[in-house]
Amino acid sequence: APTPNSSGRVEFPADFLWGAATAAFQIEGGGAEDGRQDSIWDVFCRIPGAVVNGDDGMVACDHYHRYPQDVALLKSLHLDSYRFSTSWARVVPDGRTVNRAGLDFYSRLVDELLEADILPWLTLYHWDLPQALEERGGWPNRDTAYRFADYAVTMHEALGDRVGVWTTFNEPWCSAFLGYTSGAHAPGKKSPELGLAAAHHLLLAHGLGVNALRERAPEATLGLTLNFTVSDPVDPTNPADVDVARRDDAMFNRIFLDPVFRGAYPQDILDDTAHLGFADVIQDGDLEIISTPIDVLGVNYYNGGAVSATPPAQAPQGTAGPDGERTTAADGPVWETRSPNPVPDGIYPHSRGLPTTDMGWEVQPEGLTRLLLRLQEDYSGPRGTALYITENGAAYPDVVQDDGSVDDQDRLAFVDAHLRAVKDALDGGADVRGYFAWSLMDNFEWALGYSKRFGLTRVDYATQERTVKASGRWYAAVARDNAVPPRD
Ligand code: GBH
Repeated sequence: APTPNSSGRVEFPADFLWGAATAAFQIEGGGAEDGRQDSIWDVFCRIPGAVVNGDDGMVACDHYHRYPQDVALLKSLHLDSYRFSTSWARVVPDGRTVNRAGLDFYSRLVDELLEADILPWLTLYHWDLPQALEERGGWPNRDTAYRFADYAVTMHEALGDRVGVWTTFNEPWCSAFLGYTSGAHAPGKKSPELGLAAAHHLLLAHGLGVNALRERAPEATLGLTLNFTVSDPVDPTNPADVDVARRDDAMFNRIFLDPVFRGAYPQDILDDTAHLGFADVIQDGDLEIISTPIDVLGVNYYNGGAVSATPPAQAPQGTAGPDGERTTAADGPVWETRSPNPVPDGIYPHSRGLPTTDMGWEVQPEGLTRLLLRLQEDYSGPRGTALYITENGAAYPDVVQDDGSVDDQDRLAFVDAHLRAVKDALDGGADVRGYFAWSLMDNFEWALGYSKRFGLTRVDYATQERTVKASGRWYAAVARDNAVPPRD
């Protein structure tokens, strides 16, 4: 059924924050400059077959050198805020020693943003662990959480006088389960036990980081960004399907939400993972640290999915993302699971016939409305945590016109539909205070290299030329007017 805000002009609250997001490894380049050393992603990129086309992050969008031009780009798009991440491997290359030259880059970037009157929204960790720390065990090693808190303090000492918004982690689910369970992401490990240990230590690191920052900056805005899915049972009257949707929700969403907002892992997760030794990595006092109050929950939303305990007649085409693992159904064909899950047995994605993006992910804007209302009701509201969409966007292939322009009506329609979904959530009572488009520009799409484009701005990697796409011009007008224009 059409929602109230499905086609007319839609206005946002006066102080709604409009922004765009990127991440250090995906845009910076400057891979070996000014003392930077390998992160786990540099090493992963060298594994034959790990990344499409053997792409790496050594040059990427050359943002390391072009940041003044990129800040001017943000300004030209009328954006209030820029969400970026800092590279731990640039700042603490060997995992122990602070590299001044690396810190200086972020200092210059922040100054440039403030000069342009753009609010810096800083994320400390967007997946690029220093390789030196991976060699000491990475996230499955509890000590890494304490090293993260040290790094957070280092960043705050350098930038705390100018940066007021601090996010500890971007999508710990990806770091834990793509990095250590499916192996689709760096460091490419394949173990349910390691993924679970990593998840707990990422949460512990979040809590230690928040405590360290809060102590030094009582007034700062502190938060965490999670990626969410909206899992629907294929047949809501079938208890087996309902249980599969519960498990999918547990391992994507609640395994992070509940410790942070309720100070406890859900009992069903502890039961489902008992045979994997999850409880053994949790020490007394950890959950108290993890549940330290935060000011902001960052919501990254791309898609949901319909799941069943029963395989579909045919392995679904186009619904399994590149994150998926290939598994064999008991008596069916080989197929891809929707996503890695440390307790994967029998979670079968079914296509709903919705349109899909170039990632194969279903386009499901109303899932975002439901997600925001649920977060408000079940988690954020009672604690007064504000919700921000910290990522939303879509990959589509660029069709470049003769004059060099990109008329990406597909991406424009995607953002339009999702902004209307945000407005529906606002109308329903969700405390959503801002939206960051993913992404400011095309960039290194992790294991898919430069083959997928999420940008509001096209990057021609041969020349590093930036061209604002139709979606970017449209989004700039939305930010300027604080409203989505009527859809024709
Ligand atoms: C984000 O990850 C990242 O923060 C960002 O760096 C990245 O570039 C961007 O998204 C685009 O990928 O099982 O088929 O339903 C998003 C990661 C995407 C992981 C959706 C889970 C489920 C796909 N999530 N995915 S599927």
